[in-house]
Amino acid sequence: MAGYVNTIKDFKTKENPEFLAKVKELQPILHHKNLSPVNRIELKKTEDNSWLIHGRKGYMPEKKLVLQKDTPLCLEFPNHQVGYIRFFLDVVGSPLDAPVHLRIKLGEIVEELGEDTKDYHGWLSSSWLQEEYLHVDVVPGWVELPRRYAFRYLSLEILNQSLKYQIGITNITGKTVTSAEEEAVEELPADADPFIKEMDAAAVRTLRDCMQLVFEDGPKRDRRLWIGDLRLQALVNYYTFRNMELVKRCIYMFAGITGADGRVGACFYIEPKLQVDDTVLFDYSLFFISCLYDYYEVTKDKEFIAELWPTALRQIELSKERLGFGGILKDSGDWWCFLDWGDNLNKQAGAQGVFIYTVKQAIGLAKIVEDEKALEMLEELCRQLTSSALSRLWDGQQQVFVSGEMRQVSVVSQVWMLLAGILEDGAANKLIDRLLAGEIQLPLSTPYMYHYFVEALFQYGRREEAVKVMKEYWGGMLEKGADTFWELYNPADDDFSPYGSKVINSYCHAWSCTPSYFIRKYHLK
Ligand code: RAM
Repeated sequence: MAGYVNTIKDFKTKENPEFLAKVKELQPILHHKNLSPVNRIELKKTEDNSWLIHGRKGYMPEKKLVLQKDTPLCLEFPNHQVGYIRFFLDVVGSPLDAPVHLRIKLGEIVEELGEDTKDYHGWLSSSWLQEEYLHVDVVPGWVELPRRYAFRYLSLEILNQSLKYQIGITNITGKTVTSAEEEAVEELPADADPFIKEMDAAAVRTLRDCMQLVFEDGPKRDRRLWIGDLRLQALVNYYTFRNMELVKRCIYMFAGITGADGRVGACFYIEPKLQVDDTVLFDYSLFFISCLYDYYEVTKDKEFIAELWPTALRQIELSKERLGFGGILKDSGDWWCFLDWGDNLNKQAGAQGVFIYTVKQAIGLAKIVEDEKALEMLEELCRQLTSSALSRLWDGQQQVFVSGEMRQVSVVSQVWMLLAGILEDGAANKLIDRLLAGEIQLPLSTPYMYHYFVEALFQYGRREEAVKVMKEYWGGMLEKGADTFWELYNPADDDFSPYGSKVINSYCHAWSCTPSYFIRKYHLK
């Protein structure tokens, strides 16, 4: 956890004005729709301290509901949405002789309405929780909430008012926002398995709600562009909304402001101005190469690749500086590389796997831009990284990859080494068998890493098992009521959160939307 706040001191940046001009040119159009809640709901706390919907009654926007002090009015929208909220307040009885004091909560899951914010003790700021305290001085009148929210549920509660009047409410309305064009998404074949269809719909909705002025990681939290998330969102986008310009815009951002040494940052803000964050992660910088590689695969836009190639190559040069004894990446106890959430996860072997995987993609790009010198360097680097990984990180006796001084064995390390493609097919498939049998300790924590596991299964032709994992894992979220995919999901622990509380988790998270990529790319039915 402490590692997360480990930022670079006196972080200096470098700007490329041409790229930044392109970022402005490529600003997307936002689309809006108005929608109303569908139900009034009653919440109940269960014995195991979670919340569920106990009862539902239809909601009619024009019908005036009289709010009772200290009794929240809870509502449910048709599904997960991102946007703005407004409603009309009316006074019943005497004129408004004192302001109305309201508390409004918005939730992606019902827990966010049920739990009291005072009970939140996680280490990420509680300011992410979507709660407003509002004084309204003039009634009747419209009230517009001040922020953009990510919501499926809404609660409104009168905290105080005078004894003389009562407050009626009508026309609770959400105005949605996204840069995704829903009409662009092709329907799945009519004979597709209904469960696959449901999974695809939730994944597409997840991506839609994350597509704003950039590909946000989560519209509730962190509401910014992270490159690890971007890479996966872009893949799904190519098979769904096909908004190539938004991908380009985000790539130009990362190349437009880098660290002074040319390193691509881990995440990016667009307000109050374009700004790269001072967090740098080894794997995330390298995924700049993957973003370009995937973009080329789909568009064959050679010019764009040539323009961005120096930034891509720079990530390799900088990553080489981290190589230590025997051609293995130096390990450290800080948050130097992401890979997955998990306090005890050692990153060395996984990072080496990411390095080889992205060097191979860089070789592909060097060929496209015909950079002979770089190609030679990259091919040699690939040989070195591979042979050092096999000789120092592969434990022949245990038949697994080990990581760090304590020779930790984790699923993450195995998956990245499989993706790096350095084992012969026979050994790789044996390793996959063991992963599928659950024989390797330290399981994956996020849909993000599950994506890479499924990618590895497809890479080695294990299609049926890949579908099974998808149905069990993402399908597990659906069975628990999800209509967009969550940032974190541990089938064995409903309360899992690396942040200390599940209410701060994001329940519509970019890196979780990849079922649609697999479904559409591999024509899964
Ligand atoms: C969390 C978010 C984000 C991710 C980073 C590394 O803050 O889930 O999506 O990319 O971690």
